[in-house]
Amino acid sequence: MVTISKKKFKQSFETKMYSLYAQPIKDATNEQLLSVLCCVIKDIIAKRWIETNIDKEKEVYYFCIEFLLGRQLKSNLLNLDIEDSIRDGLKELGIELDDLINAETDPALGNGGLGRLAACFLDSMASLKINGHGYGIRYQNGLFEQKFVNGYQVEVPDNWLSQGAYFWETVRPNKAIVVKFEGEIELVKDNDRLKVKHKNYIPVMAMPYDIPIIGYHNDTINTLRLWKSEIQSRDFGQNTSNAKNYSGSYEDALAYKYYAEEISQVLYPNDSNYAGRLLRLKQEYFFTSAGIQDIIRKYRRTKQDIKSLQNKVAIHINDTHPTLCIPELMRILLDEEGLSWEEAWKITTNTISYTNHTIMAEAMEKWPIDMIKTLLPRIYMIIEEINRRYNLYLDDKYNDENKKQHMRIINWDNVNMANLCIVGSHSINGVAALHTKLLKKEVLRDFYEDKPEKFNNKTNGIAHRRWLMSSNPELSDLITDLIGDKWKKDTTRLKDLEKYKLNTSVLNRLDEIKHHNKEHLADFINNTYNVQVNPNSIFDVQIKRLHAYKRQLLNILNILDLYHELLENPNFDMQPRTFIFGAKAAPGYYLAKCIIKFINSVADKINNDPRVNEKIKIIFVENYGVSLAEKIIPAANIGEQISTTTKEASGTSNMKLMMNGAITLATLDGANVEIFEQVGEDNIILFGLSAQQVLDYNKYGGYSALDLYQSNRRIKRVVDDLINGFIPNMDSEGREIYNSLITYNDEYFVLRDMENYSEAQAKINKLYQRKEQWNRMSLMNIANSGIFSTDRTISEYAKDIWFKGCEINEKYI
Ligand code: DL6
Repeated sequence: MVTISKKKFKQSFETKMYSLYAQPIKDATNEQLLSVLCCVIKDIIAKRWIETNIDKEKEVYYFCIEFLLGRQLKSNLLNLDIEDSIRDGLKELGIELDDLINAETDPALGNGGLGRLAACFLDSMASLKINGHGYGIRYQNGLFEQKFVNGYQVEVPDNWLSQGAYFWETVRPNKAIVVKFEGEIELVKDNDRLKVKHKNYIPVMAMPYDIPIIGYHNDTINTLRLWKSEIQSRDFGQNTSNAKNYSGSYEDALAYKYYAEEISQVLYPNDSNYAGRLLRLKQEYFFTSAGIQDIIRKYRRTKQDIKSLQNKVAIHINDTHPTLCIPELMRILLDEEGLSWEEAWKITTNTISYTNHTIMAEAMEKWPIDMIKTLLPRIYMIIEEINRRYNLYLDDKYNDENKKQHMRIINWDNVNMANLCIVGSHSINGVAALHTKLLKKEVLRDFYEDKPEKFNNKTNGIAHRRWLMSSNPELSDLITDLIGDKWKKDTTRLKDLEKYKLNTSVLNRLDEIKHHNKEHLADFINNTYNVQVNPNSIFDVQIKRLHAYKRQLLNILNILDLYHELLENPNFDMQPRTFIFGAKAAPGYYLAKCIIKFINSVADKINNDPRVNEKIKIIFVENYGVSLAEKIIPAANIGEQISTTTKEASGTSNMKLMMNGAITLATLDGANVEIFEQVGEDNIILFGLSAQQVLDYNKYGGYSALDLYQSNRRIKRVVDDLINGFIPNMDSEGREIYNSLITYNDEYFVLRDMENYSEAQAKINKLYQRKEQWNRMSLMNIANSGIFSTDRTISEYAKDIWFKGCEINEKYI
């Protein structure tokens, strides 16, 4: 393991300050100090980083269009186990480590769960000593910054590189790769073979920026390689001259520069929704082609037979965005390595595996044939051939035209990316048990029945190092005091906490820690939003993207109902509550933005009503992201996981919140089902329709939101509030939401689940008053959260998918 003494650290810090900035420490800004610290840490790890990269074991390459990393400094210090010496050393130089931790930018290179999961996976791969690297895009602008103006969401461009650079990255121009777009394909006869010539293409340079991913207390340092798109600089103005539409003029050179740089300019802000734009397709090919070419280049240097690729390389496609890895690998094996189709296909399918993250129809990527054909002519030829061969297989095996239609890769003028992934990989997994079951029984049933052995479940997880050890140090220390520190490397040991479930002093201590965390959050809310919240109130938290299926609307309608109850009966028995929301809506998702405005308007009314605001406060934090989550989660008493059953593939805030002792208020959806199995019915609050009820309603109908509205006084009261002016300062947003519920029959069963949800909330109200019982529930949640560490998830991927049948698999069993 790397180490550094305080003395050596101080020397290195000073030297680096002089060489980078030629100024004394006392004159430096926090950003400069941070950049110096990052450089010193990179120096400390440099040798191990190089050594990890020349390891000989099988390597995993994890392709994902988003990596939502969060700040790195604190977590790197934790994993390197050098926080104390660095903190002390800095102090002696007159610098507070915490100031530098807070000065770090929070790179928002992802939308939500998918990108954050990818970041947790990197942490666990390194911590389990797996040579696992990430490939993604270095977006110039990450997810937009959210501002509230008069309660409306306003999007401001995210400028995460405003400090001039990202201090953790290393650019490697010597490893840049050319990705080819457009042009024409010519097949040239070369002896008895046809050679593929790609003419008049537009070359885009993929410039790699490497970020070290440091394993926990071990010597593994993996790499997250993010590609930035650039012009092919040496040929600026030349390479374009033979490309279609580029004549070599100055204007064309500028157009070319725009074409190239646009690709990695901005992250698409859609979550669970397929964009369907040409630029997105360019992004998808850009990073998959660069990554696959990079892998093959590295593999070629080992001088091993290309036919053994699958023994040394595992390529994982995270959701369908990197699907083009499949035809790109085929292209290289066929056109550059000269393999036969059969050989290339065998290597490709044995190397590639795929994770599905959603069953929502609107998230399923389908690209128009014409778009792919024009942008990626050679890739389209390969997809067409994969489809042709697969159709022969289908025709041979099945008579049912409907079924075959559903399974085809090219269908109705579109390429169905999920189908291509399924056909082109050896493993397909869902992200929670229920999700995988729905894939097998409903959405992908035909494929499952065709090749059941390919399907498996890998329930998501979270990096407990970031989400417990680093963000909740007081709780982490208490756990270590009680059960020793082996849980840090093996979270199943958290179970040992159960022996303290009747120990009043431990339960009180747990309560004290929660209270401290709530005080910190209350201070932050007070300082940032100028709203006073009471740390003795129940902190009830819903933090996730704003989407109709996640049902923030159910939460706020219930709050409105409570408000009416309090107005009608001021003695209404209710524990004071602070409802905390954090959510961004995709900029083009109008209903979601209306819900944001509605929540903010209700908050405004209730927070300013002295008749009730001792009992209810509503805080909607602006610009929710990883850093805010790290503040909110340790302080939560309740984690709201209230999606329409069947719609949330897994969820991961549910796991983060339970691991920090929050009680889950949930539908039996996604990974909530497994949380329930772990903690038992006494330690979770459930409500709502079952998966089967939702499936039946969707199949056979039988639900009328209008009937419910007309027959239930309390439901009618809050739905009417959307349009009767009771909530001031709303424009047409209330009507939009009203229509979604009544005119369009409440697609997500908000009203159908409302009564049951309100009963569940009333149950919480009572339980919280029995303090010891509540604290025991909290302890049981922490004790049973160990299975939700990504260390467990990643070791399952390793043994069942990436290293299946390999010798090194032994390590993960
Ligand atoms: O698997 C990570 C995360 C799940 O926890 C969420 O339940 C799921 O909604 C999310 N899926 C997506 C799908 N995006 N696309 N396409 O973000 O994945």
